[in-house]
Amino acid sequence: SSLRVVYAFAREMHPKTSDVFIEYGTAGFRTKANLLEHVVYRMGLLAVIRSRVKNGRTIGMMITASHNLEPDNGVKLVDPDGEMLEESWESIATTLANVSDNDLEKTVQEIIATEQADMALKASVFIGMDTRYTSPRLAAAAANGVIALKGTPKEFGIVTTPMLHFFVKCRNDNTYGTPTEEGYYEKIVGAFKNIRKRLPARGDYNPRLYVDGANGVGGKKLKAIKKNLTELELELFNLGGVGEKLNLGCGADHVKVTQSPPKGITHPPYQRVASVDGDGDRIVYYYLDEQQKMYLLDGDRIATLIASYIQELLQACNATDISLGIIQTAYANGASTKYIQDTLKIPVQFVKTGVKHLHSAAKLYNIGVYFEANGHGTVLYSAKAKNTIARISQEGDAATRKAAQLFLDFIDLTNETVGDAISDLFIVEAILCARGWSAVQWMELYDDLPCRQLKVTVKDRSVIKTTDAERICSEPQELQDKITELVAKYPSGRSFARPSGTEDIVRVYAEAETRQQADLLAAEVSQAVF
Ligand code: 16G
Ligand code: ZN
Repeated sequence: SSLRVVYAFAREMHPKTSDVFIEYGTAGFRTKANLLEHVVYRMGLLAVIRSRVKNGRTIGMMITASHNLEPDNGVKLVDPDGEMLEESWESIATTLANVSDNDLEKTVQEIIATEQADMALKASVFIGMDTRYTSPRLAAAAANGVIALKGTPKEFGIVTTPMLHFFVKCRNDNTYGTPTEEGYYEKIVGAFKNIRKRLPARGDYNPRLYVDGANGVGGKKLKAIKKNLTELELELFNLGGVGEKLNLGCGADHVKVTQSPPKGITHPPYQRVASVDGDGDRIVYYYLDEQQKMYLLDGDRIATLIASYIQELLQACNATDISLGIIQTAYANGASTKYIQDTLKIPVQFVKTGVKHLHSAAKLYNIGVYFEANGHGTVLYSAKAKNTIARISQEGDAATRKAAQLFLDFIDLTNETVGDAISDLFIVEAILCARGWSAVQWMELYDDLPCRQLKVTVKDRSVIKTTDAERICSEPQELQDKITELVAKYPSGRSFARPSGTEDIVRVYAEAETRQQADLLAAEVSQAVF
């Protein structure tokens, strides 16, 4: 049978060479690249089964380890609507990744039976990869897995993670766009150009933008975009030239976590800099003053900027029945939450870390803005919101019609499938331009509370359990009592500890009124965890 072929194929080409247990985590499988070949091959098999369970709709596979350093790699599956793999399939993926080569055939058959996949259907799988030198070999293993179960793989080569999500969505819903790189540029960059035609640069907005490309795929794609872009003056750095290592000392994660500028880039004071991560799904901004003091504009800043602008657009369109909400995680700076609640008066909801949690919560609003503080986020527009705005753009009076037409361009500018550094960059630039703002003016919306993140290595991180969107430690109770006691010592203090979903460590976050207090609180809570 064809399943016997699979089994033989695995043995010969992608044998399981490691007994280390591997788990489909927050963002798929992620570990040292040399432990992944059989895992990726098996995910190719699973993607075909998933495609058939979804009636032959296209499934995505992305080979990337995002902001991790070069020796790591990973794989994640993308569902037909361009969203992350449904949570209930994560354990199926984990099972399949860990069975022995001897049990592979049996396990594949069991999954087919339990999930009632009709193996006579066609199956289609889109494969993308980041710039790691181990990625091409893994992408080939993925394609072999797809072919082994008689699915059709389509390889896109080096693309950002959000591009691959976009392609999958477009393939399954052609109203969303064209499933090619050109189609992506046409929609996203095209929308930016349209917006800039409506809104020429004004006030203190300066179209010059510096970009830290993390030596990954995001910077490379911006280089391609730059060729046909007159509306922005992009100065690109860290594009992964000779000797420049992926994510090393640069990129959005480095900038956010260390609260320091990336290496490989110099700029004048107050120059706006955007820093993207290795696979182009996160973005943060910053600038330096004359004393080289850094001002970070992170995911919370981007969320508040976008949400406040959408609020303005909704008012300008007189679309009063469209609900707007913001989704944050425990890492959101307390000052951003206060600004949303007290000044913007937009409902804000907290969920656990991980894009899938933010994404599903954002769907409960007509327009949901979600961002992690680390710079991963987007906006989701419901059919009701899209239809209402489209209707106003046709039938409204002159003023509301104009606002709605601009709003439609903002919707097109948004990659709704997942957080997208390139799409987010253009959204931020469009809003700053619309308001005539410099980064300093953006920064003036509210003052962040100083914060600190630390990693703590413990024997078994699974003993720590959390609740209330990870803001409270439910077990061990003594730990939460201690954290509560420590936090009470500091004005505006807040702190939590949570086991990481991607590394074998516990993460500690603290914020307080001064930098020194935030650092102290983080250190004290780390002691308590340890
Ligand atoms: C993954 C998540 C990211 C989250 C991070 C937390 C996706 C696509 N990515 O990178 O959203 O912030 O994990 O990692 O969901 P941690 O659990 O190690 O803190
Ligand atoms: Zn990433």
